[in-house]
Amino acid sequence: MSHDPSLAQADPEIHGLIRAEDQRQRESLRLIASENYASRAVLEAGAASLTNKYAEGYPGRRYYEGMDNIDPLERIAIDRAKALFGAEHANVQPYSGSPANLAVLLGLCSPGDVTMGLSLPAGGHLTHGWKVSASGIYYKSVQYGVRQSDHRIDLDQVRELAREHRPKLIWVGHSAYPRTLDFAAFAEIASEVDAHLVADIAHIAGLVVGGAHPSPIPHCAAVTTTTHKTLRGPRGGLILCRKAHAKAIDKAVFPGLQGGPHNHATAAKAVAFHEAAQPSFREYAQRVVANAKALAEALMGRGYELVTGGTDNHLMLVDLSNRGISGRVAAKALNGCGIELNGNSIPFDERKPFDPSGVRIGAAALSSRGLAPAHMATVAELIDAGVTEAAANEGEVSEAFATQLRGRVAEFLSDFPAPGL
Ligand code: DSN
Repeated sequence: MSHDPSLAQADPEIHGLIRAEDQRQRESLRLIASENYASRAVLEAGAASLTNKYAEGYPGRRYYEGMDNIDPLERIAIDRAKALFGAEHANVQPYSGSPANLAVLLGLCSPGDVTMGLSLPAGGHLTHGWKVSASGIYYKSVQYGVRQSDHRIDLDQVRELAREHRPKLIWVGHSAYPRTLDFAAFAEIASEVDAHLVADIAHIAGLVVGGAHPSPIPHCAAVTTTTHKTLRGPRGGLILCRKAHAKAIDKAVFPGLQGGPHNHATAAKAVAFHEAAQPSFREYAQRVVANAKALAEALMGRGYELVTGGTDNHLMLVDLSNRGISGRVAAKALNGCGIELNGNSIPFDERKPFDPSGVRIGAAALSSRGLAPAHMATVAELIDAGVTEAAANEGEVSEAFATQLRGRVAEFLSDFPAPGL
């Protein structure tokens, strides 16, 4: 054996699991709204020797030597991020979305300040002030929700709460909200109470740069995102902000919250930003939304109830209450059938978050494989087959049924190569 063996030689157990995961991702209908397929180029950059290097600080101002390649690389990533989103400043170092959000809080607020965000049960994110998160523990968090009547964000409530609590910062963003965000309306409210408006576009960043969702950049003090969801890059985070906040944000990321940036991730982000600037990415972003809309229609045509009655973005929330099965049980049964999605609370859910009433479905990963709206009837039919079978059998599907449906899913997907694998 060589002194520097390959992964397969050095650790067949881990190598085997990685190859099995490749295969699973190839053959599964991947509908988790926060997941995607990164390209081969992104994966290659993320596996580079840059992982060996320490680079605390920022380009030109580091605490280590040997920055010959790291500095230019991070500068390229920053320039590409700024150009892609049309932002005045970019910090490409956040390890992921949650650290990016905490860095914004650290940079723009003081502990104990009031913040406002969409509540987790209404589709918000933990780091938008939910009580168990640092964002809800170290800051006084006021949570807004969605209207009971149509499950859409209630801007009147946002305005009333903002006037009453005078927050320092207002979050606009979500993990599970299927409608367009009205950044301009939020900005008006934030400006009235002199709050920083911060958009978390982790889910929709790819749609924003692809022109399939309005951009928050003109309206916000800062914008955070992950780089791996609809944006289709590596696991990572990104903060964009106005020049006026650049110093505070950079200081919050390092040394406030993080140590050395993950240079291999920075390289992969730069590659993803380059890919997202291509015309083909625009086409992909439009197709994500068209696919989500077509899938929503096809599911509703089969009697499924969708929160808000449809979608404007890449995701939909399906309320399974009328199907006699919970979201978690359905998701588990579907997983055995090669269909991957997650159980999700629906607004005003009477069930517990660990076993909620709904499932969340996203169209980004299947759009990256090249599926088009015409294929969504089949996707809906495959989902329906699994849910119906599980509901009729107390949440279980037989091994024979699961094998047969898994085979159908794999056969259906065999015409659509999975990028990166
Ligand atoms: N957990 C991610 C999601 O699935 O939406 C958000 O951080």
